[in-house]
Amino acid sequence: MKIVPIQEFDLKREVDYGTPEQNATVKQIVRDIKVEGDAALLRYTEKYDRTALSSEQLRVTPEELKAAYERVEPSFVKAITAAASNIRSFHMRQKRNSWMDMQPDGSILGQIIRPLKRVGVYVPGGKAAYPSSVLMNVIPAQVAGVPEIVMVTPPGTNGKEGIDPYILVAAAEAGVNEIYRVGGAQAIAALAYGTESIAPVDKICGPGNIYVALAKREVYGAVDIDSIAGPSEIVVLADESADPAYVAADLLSQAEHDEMASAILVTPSQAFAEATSVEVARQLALLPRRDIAGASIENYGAIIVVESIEEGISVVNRLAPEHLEIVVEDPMSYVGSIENAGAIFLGPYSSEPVGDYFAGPNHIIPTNGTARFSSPVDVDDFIKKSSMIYYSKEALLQNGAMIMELARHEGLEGHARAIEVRLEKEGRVNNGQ
Ligand code: HSO
Ligand code: ZN
Repeated sequence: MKIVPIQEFDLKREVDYGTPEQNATVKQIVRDIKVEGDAALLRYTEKYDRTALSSEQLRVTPEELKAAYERVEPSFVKAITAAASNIRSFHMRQKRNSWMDMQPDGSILGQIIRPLKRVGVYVPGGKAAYPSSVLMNVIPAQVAGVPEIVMVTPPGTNGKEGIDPYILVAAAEAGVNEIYRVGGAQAIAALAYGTESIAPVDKICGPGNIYVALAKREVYGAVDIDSIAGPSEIVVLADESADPAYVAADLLSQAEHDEMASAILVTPSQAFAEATSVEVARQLALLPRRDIAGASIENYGAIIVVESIEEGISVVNRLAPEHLEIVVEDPMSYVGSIENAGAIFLGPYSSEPVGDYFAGPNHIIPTNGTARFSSPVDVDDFIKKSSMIYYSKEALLQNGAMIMELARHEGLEGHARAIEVRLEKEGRVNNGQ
């Protein structure tokens, strides 16, 4: 792994907006689904997923779900159930309550929290069909109280016939209510606009290929969408107290996601930098996904040697990584200085996969420096708020003149009169006095 000076390093990468052809294809698909519904959905499923289905076959049946449980190891069910339970507990802490405040003048102001009614979760059919991501998308929605959670996924996972049973088990454990075997841009359009077989949703989330990402962008506005995730990123801030073998393993754990994933070590110790570089090479050679991880390390991996942990922290804050591990003596004492990081893992035993799968926090986290202004997926992504205003007569009499003043200043006489008509009735004509 190469050791580079910080000046030469920049984590920012291009966002893929697709080729003009891909954009045109997606627009066409979305339009066709909107106009033709199921007919177009089935046609595109046959064309792109090579699966001929009838409308009745789109929905996954309870029998198929039951069969999926028989096809996976009991140890997998045990692990996914435990993970789901931890993720649910963590997200429960994020729940907000509606509130109302009674003012001394008898007015009541408040904010009402409501879950979205219907949410669609996309699960890709290719290399990134992760059961863990099903949990991370579905559980926050479920904890938010979303009554209808719909999953869509291509009719075959990873080139095999049928939906991966592990995905189906994860969906059932997470609390998905309906599953449809459709994928690609056509699935996104079906969720956004609805067809005869699939009722439209209020929000679409979940990762997908470029066609899925473009389709989500295309339907945004008709429905809400989540942010479009970039390749995984890890930054490890470590000193000589860390074990190079642990740090190397953690760097590789994210490098193996994608050729474009990024794994960076920031350390004040030249000796630790060198030891970790050797470990990365040693472990990489033994990794089944060494081709992917190797390309990632080669293109987006780096070891940055800094003067001190403090300088390391300022580097971290500039990078604003998706995942940050702090592996130094007393890591807790640095947490307050981290301004930009999606998830912060502290100490030698908080290896990133602990968070990817199990601890409870969400693993869908802002990438590409967007941790500067955004947050991991959470319960707030699946609620909406309504403001509530009950104004008392006393409050209107008290404040009416000021409201009229502001309205007339904006040249909106109709607004002023809506107040005035009430003040007049109460005998407060002259500017409410
Ligand atoms: N580290 C990935 C999430 C993931 N890891 C899924 C394993 N499965 C992006 O945060
Ligand atoms: Zn991961």
